[in-house]
Amino acid sequence: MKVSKEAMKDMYLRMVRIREFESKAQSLFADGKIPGFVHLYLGEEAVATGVCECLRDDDYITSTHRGHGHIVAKGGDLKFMMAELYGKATGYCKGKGGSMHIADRDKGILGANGIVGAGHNIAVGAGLSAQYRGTDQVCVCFFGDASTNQGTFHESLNMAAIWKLPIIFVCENNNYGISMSQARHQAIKDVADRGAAYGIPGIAVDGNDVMAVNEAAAEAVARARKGQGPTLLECKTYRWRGHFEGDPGNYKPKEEQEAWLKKDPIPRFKTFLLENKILTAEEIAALDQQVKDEMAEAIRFADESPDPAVETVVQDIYSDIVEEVRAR
Ligand SMILES: Cc1ncc(C[n+]2csc(CCOP(=O)(O)OP(=O)(O)O)c2C)c(N)n1
Ligand SMILES: [Mg+2]
Repeated sequence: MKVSKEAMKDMYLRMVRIREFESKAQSLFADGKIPGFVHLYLGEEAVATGVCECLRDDDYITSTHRGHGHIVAKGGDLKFMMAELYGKATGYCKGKGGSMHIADRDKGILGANGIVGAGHNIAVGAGLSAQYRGTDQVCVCFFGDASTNQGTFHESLNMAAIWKLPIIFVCENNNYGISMSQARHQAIKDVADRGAAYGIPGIAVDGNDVMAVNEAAAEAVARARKGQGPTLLECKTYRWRGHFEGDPGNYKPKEEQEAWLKKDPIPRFKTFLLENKILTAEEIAALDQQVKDEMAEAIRFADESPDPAVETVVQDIYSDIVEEVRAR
């Protein structure tokens, strides 16, 4: 597969955007600007980026409690995201959802989700809807290694396989479910092996190599668009931080952390771009600056936005779809 220069540049931009968003979210949380729980995607940027580069705006994604990276990679607005993390009225959910409930229907972002394993069934619904309507849209379902022990994983992959739904199940294997290492929570090494149980391809790739992720995802997306059914794509990566901000992650061995830090996906991709003369050092510096400016603007927007008005607390309790149906 030939990846264009434009696509590679775009992938670099998206990875740096996620890194910058998450680094800022980390420090703003520590400064007390962000209430609630925050689960950071630092270190896992190549997964969401390599996959979302293959998608169109009208394709769907489902996300997780660690969703910022998915939303940024799918084109979510940094200003509305940051305002939502702050709990401001201008945020994606008018400040009432926070980090784990960001959604954007115009971008096909069906929502971050605090329930582990809940995105799997939503993806089946989205895939079935695309198939029923006869479009060639696909749905990417992002989820963690530990969520593959949930019953919903089995139910969803089984149904998606028998109905040949256009879904790419992307497992972000970051080696932990909270404090439980993969070796302690499941008896297999490769989550991709589970694909065989459903008669679908199960593919494992280096999740810190954005080009490898992108190549495998492009194949899976092409299969799904052609009506050939779902793929299980396991991306092996690592969660740099604790499970959530506030968890020091002392259960992660020091040597393990150091080994993974050396596999940081961003400098790796930068070296690739320079060595293959795809971008110059100046072009890369300009992209880095562009992202810094975008983030400064997003933080200014969040800082200056108002808190939600007290009377809005009882508004938007039901989805607008329910309200639309009621109004008929
Ligand atoms: C149904 C359900 N059970 C338990 C939890 C508590 N919980 C939150 S995140 C998490 C671990 C998720 O691990 P994984 O799926 O590997 O995702 P990661 O955090 O590593 O990205 C658990 C058990 C939950 N939110 N929902
Ligand atoms: Mg995990």
